[in-house]
Amino acid sequence: MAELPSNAARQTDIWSLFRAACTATPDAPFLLLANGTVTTYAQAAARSAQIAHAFRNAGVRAGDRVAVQVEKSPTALLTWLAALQAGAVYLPLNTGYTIGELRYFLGDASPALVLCRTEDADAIAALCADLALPSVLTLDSDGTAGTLVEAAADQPSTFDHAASNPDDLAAILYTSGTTGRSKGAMLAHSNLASNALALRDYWRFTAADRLLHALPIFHTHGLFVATNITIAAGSAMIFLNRFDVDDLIRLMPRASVLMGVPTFYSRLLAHPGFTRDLASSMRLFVSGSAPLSAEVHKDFRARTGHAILERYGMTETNMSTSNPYEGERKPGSVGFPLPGVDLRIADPASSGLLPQGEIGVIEVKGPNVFGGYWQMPEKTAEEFRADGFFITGDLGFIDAQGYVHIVGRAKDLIIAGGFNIYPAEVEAALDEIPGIAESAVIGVPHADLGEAVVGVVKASDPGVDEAIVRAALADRLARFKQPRKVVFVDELPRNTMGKVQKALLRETYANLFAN
Ligand code: MLC
Ligand code: AMP
Repeated sequence: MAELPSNAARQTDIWSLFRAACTATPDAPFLLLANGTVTTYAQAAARSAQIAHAFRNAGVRAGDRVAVQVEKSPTALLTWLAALQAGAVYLPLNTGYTIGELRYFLGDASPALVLCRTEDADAIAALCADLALPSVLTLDSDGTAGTLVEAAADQPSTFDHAASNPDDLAAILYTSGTTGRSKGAMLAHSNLASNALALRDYWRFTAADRLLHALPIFHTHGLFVATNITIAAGSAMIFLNRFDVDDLIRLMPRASVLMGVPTFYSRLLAHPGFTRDLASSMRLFVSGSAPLSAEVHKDFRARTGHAILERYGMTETNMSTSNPYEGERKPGSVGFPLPGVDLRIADPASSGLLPQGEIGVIEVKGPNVFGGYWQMPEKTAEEFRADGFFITGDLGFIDAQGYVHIVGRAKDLIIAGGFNIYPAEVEAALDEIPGIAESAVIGVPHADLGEAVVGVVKASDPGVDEAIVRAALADRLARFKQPRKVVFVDELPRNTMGKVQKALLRETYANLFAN
C-alpha cells in the first residue's frame, strides 16, 4: 500500500484506511476462516455497509454509542467497520460481563443501540427497558443469524460514510478503576489510526501478512492492535473464534504473524507439537497486555529461533512502546517508545522527573493517548499532568540503552491471562455476602495465567465456605474476576495505620498454585 504522508496519521481514520485497502485490492483476503471460507476486502466492505444501514435504521446517528456484547465471529468484527461507517461510537463489552455489570456500562454510556447474543435477548431487552434505552438487536454465536442479520440482509451494499473529524470519538472502552466505578476511555479516530500506522511500519506489516488472530475482539489488543494494523497494511487475518492451542498449531503453517498475551506463548511451549519447523513460515510473534517472563522468552527462542517481540500498551494509550523489529529484543523489556510517543519516568509521590535508571511511574504523551474518561472530567484531570502526560500507574525504568522495563504497578491491579481485575471491585462483592466480615483480594503467581485472583476472607459466620462464596459471586462478577481460590483467615494482617498488608498476603500465598 502507498505510504501516507507523515502527518496523515492524524488526519485519517480506520475506515479510510480500510477503504484505501479495498480500493487498491478489492479481491484480497481480509478474513480467512479455519474451514476455508474467505472474506475479501470488497465483501467485508459490502457486508459492513449493510450492517451500517441496519444500525441507521435502528436509530443510530453519528456520535451515538453502539454497545456490542456478542461472541467473536466475522460478522461481530464487521460491526466495528459498520460503526465506523455510520460515524457511531463503538462500545465493545467483554462477553463475560454479567447483567449486573452491564447495567452500569449501559446506564453510563446510554447507547442508541445494544447488540447482544441471541440467548441474552430477553434479559438485555428487560435491562434496556429499565434504563430507557431504545433499541436492541441480536447476533448468534457464529454470526450467521439473529435480528441484526435479518435487518442487514436486504440493505444496500454501500453506505454513505458519515464524515468524521480526527478528534471525533471512534470508541469507548471501559476499564475498571482502583476505587469505585469503571471508566469509559474515549478513543478518537486519530488515536487509533496513528497507532495502527505507527505499528504497521514498526513491525513491517505488508499486504502479504497473515495474522493468526485468536484474541477476543472486545479489548484493545484483539480489536485495535491486531485488526487495525491488518487494515492499515491491507493484509489478512486467519480469524479464530477463540484461543485453542491445537487450532494454533494446525493453522500456524499458513500464518506469518501471531499476536497474543503471554498465556498463548506458555501454552504453545507446553505443546509437544510446537516445533521450530512448525513456526518456519512465521516472521513475527508479538506479546503484550501482561508481562512476558524472561524465561518464556528464552525458552521460546531456544525452541523456535524466534525472539518474541514484547510491546507495552493500555486501553487509554493504545500501544506506547515496542521492542525493535531489527535489533535486540530484550527479554523482560518492553522496548522503546514508538515514534511520536514521549515517555518519561516520574516519582509517584512528588511527580518530579527521575533520572535514567531509577524506578518510577511511567507517563506517556502522544497521538496515541486518549482524550479522557466518558463523563468524568475530574477523573480525567487526576490522571493527566498539566503538560499533557498521562499517568499510566505502571512502574518502570529506562535502561542505559533506552529500553523501557516494567517492574510493577502503582495501581492495585491484577492481570490474569491478559484480563484486568481490580481487587477493590472483587472485595466489594465479597464483603456484601452475608457472613463475610471483610476481605482482601490479591494476585498470586500462576503458571498459566501469570497471576490468579485469590480472595482472603474473614468470616463472621463460621458456616460460610468456599462453595457459598462461589455461588454468591456467580451472577455478580464476570468469571475471570472471581477468585480461583478463597482462603479463610481469623484476622487480616494490618499495619499500624490499620491498612491491610497485601504485600504480606501475597508473600504468604505465593505458592498457592505451585504444582
Ligand atoms: C478464562 N478464564 C479466566 C481467564 N480466561 N480466568 C481468569 N483469567 C482469564 N484470563 C476462565 C474461564 O471463564 C473458565 O472458567 C476457566 O478460566 C478456564 O478457561 P480456559 O478454557 O482455560 O480459558 P481460555 O478460554 O483458554 O482463556 C484463556 C485465555 C483468555 C488466556 C486464552 O483469557 C484470553 O483470550 N485472554 C486474552 C485477554 C486479552 O485479550 N487481553 C487484552 C486486553 S487489552 P470456568 O469457571 O468456566 O471453568 C490490554 C492492552 C494491551 O491489556 O496492552 O494489550
Ligand atoms: P488494560 O487496562 O486492559 O488496557 O491493561 C493495561 C495494562 O496492562 C497496563 O497498564 C500494564 O499494567 C499491562 N501491560 C500491558 N502490556 C504489558 C507488558 N508488555 N508488560 C507488562 N505489563 C503490560
